[in-house]
Amino acid sequence: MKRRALLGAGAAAVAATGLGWSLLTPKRPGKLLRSRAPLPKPFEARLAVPPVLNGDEIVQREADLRILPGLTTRAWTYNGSFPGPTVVTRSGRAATVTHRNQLPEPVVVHLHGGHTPPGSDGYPIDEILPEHGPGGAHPHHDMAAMSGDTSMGSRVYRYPMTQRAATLWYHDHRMGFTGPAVYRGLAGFHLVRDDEEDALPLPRGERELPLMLTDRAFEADGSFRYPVGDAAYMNGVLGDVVLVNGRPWPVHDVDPARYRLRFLNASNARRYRLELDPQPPGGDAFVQIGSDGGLLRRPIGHDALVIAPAERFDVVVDFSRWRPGTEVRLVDRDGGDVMRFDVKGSRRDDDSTVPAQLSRTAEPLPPPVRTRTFRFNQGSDGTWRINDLEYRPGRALARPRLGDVEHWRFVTDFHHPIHLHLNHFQVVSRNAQAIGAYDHGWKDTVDLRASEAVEVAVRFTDYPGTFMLHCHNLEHEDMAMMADFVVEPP
Ligand SMILES: [Cu+2]
Repeated sequence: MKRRALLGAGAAAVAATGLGWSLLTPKRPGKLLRSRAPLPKPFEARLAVPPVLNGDEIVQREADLRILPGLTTRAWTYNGSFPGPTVVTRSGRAATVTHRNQLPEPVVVHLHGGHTPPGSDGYPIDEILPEHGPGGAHPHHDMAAMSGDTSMGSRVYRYPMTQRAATLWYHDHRMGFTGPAVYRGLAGFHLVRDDEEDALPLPRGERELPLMLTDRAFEADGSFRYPVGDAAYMNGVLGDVVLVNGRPWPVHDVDPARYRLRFLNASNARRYRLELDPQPPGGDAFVQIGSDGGLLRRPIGHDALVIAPAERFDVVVDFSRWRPGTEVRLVDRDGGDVMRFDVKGSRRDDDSTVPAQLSRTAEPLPPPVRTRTFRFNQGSDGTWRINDLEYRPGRALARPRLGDVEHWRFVTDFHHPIHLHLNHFQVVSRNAQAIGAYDHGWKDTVDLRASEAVEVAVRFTDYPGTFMLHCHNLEHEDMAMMADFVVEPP
């Protein structure tokens, strides 16, 4: 297959321009795209919490959202909201989610962090075609229909949920179009709960907040602005508005009490260095209790959280450490404002604590049976590659055996948040030294900066078949920085 067919309209337009892409590579991931619409001041919108999914069906459809004052934003949504409805499932209880596609283009749903059989993992050419027939011309459409496991109009995704409590999320994963599809609104939380976590005295109810961070730019009419086909943005699209749960720089009133904040960076390319300002006396504003794959063994205090695309940080913040009346800004030290917490509630009652021992199920994995190396590099033609290969469905870069523990070593030329499907992993070294402050626990995405090498340990369990390894900078992913791996039966 030709790259033009694989990568879709954006990449095809870029290829047609014939620009020297490597000359366009900046030092940092992504390029800022400015809004043409007037933007609100920060901290005017109220934080919203996405609704919990009622039932087991999600309709993907266009909806007009109110994000900017006085304007509407035509978005692609799950059930009409952005973020989509939060799916809540229970560890050990199988769940299904039926997705119906009423959008004008094909979609693919990936449960990010899900331990999922291959047929429900959202392989990028396993498309759900539009319910009302394909609208418009899609050059790669027929080819995908021939090669992928496509469904007409709807698809039932089966999630066994044989995995521990964790903050997962679901989002579009269609080959060559993940960046624009997620940007238009196709992302939502999926929370897994279990007995181990329920037994802990962590903040809950109104004091447990999933917080999805995305950055966006807007056209003058309020629609999302995405630079389709613009080669200048091939390192990633950065918007000039930060949305938290779909609201621009929102504000939320909190009691002087502990809150559990479940951060998800669902941005296409932006990394955040999150800090609370002012810092609380004594520092360690964020007490991390979990990462991508659920609870840590023990809490870790941080003054800042560096969160790359697709990563999750589950933290407890004790707002009784600030004087009542304090406006605590959440800022991105590499960018600007994110949101604000106003410590103004009067309810001081708080029976939550953060236990010194959180989980006993995060023991180190045994030694590996083999080690593989994956180099994440840009080709001379500008495409993003793994081991010098552009993504091609059906070409596996690794064939681990079911049950085996392997070490996978990732080496980068540039910033890449690297994501593995099927199993969570443990980071075992960073640049041949100790792991970083944000590498602890079970992870499915690990943030690599330019010229780094990270080694992770993973055990392949339960489901033979084809899965994905890829960069989660969505513009890199759409520009072919993906690979298949095939888990072989024992
Ligand atoms: Cu990348």
